[in-house]
Amino acid sequence: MAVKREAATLLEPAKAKTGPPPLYKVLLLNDDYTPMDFVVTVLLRFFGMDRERATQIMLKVHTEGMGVCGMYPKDIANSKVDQVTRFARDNQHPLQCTMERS
Ligand code: TYC
Repeated sequence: MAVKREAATLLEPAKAKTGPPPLYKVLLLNDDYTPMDFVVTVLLRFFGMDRERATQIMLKVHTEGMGVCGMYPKDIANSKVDQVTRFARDNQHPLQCTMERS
C-alpha cells in the first residue's frame, strides 16, 4: 500500500550544507599526580608545540584546572583525545584529556 506523504515534503530540495565543519577544543585537565614534565611531553608530541608554549600551557592547566591544547575538526579531536589517554595510561598516569564543541 502506498504511503501518503505531504507534497511539500517530497518537493522540498535538500538544504545544502555550507560553511566549514565545526571545531572542537581538545582540553587537558589538572590532577595531583601526573608529573609536569610528562604533560609537557604530551604537548610537544601530540600538539606540535615548542617547549616554551608547552610549558606555558602545562602551567596554565596546573594553576587554573584546565587548558586548551588545540582546536580541530571532530574526528581529529577525537583521535588526539584517544592518543593522549592511551599514552597516559601506558605510563600509569591519570591525566585526563577531553574535547568540547567550540
Ligand atoms: N598538577 C600536576 C602536578 O603538580 C601537574 C599537571 C599539570 C597535571 C597539567 C596535569 O594536565 C595537567 N604534578
